Amino acid sequence: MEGRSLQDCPYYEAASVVRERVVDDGLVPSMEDDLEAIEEAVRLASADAAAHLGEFEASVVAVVGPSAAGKTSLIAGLYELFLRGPVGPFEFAGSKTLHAFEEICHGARLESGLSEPDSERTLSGPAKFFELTLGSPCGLGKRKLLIADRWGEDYKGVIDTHPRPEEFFEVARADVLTMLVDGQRIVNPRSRYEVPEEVIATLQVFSEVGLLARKPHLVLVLTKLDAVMGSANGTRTLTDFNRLVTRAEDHFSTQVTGVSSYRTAASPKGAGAMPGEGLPDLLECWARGRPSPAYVRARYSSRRLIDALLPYEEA
Ligand SMILES: Nc1nc2c(ncn2[C@@H]2O[C@H](COP(=O)(O)OP(=O)(O)OP(=O)(O)O)[C@@H](O)[C@H]2O)c(=O)[nH]1
Ligand SMILES: [Mg+2]
Repeated sequence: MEGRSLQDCPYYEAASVVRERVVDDGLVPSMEDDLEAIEEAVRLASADAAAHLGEFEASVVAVVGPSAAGKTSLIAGLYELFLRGPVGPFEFAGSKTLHAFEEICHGARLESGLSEPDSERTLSGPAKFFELTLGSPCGLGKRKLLIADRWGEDYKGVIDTHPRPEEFFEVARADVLTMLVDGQRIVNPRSRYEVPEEVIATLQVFSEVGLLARKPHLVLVLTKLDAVMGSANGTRTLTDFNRLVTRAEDHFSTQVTGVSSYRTAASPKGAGAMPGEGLPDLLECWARGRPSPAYVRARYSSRRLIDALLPYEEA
């Protein structure tokens, strides 16, 4: 971990202790195993991410928003919280993309040498996945998160281009579709009105091209809460955000499995919010994945109403 001693790490065990335990168990790792582990520590392409889906319960999380909405910072902020210890009810139980997590955290740390912590913009290209395995202190078993990140301009473009569904496989496969609402832009009177319209229009296109066919759980996340709370327009901004959540519920309730909302500050620059605020609750939501489908009336039948009640997926 950049800028910290190994002893600071709550998950650190001296290599000699681990090696002794491994040798006792008869599992001596080869040099090739070590190298493979290092190579795999980068972000996963979709096929590699899919290979992790069967291991144990897994949630695929798409994080969607225009450039600078705070997508990468949100993922980095979550990893930073785990470096300090358990987050809510979850312990860090490993990751195949540790190097990628460290990379996205670099800019946000003082050690990067930047005058103000900043994240590096994500490069153009298909979505790549971060993998995080969560353990539960209550012995409820492990759970895996596959969190997709991509350059925000690609998401912004969907409103004009109506993409083919396979271009946004992370949205098509998402258990939790996380739409970011940039707090800094919604606070600003000049962009206040366009932010909610962009969110609704993006969801509308996702729906029209079939990207909501799996009925993901929809989450709206207000980012940069520090900028919101530190502004004279803070209360008005929270009202705008709540209104957007209600609109999303009204428009898309039959196309998603539930709607929730969170307010976060992954990388605050001001005193209006704590670093990582809101992320533990969001993590719990991501880990829950897609709740069991609600029961709906699939078609009208005047004979027996009970026959027309089917889970969404069978309807
Ligand atoms: N004030 C404040 N700024 C934040 C917060 N989180 C992120 N930022 C800043 O927002 C800017 C954009 O953050 P990113 O996470 O790179 O945004 P992104 O959505 O990944 O952008 P692209 O990679 O271009 O799609 C950076 O300057 C961050 O430092 C926050 O909680 N508060
Ligand atoms: Mg990014």
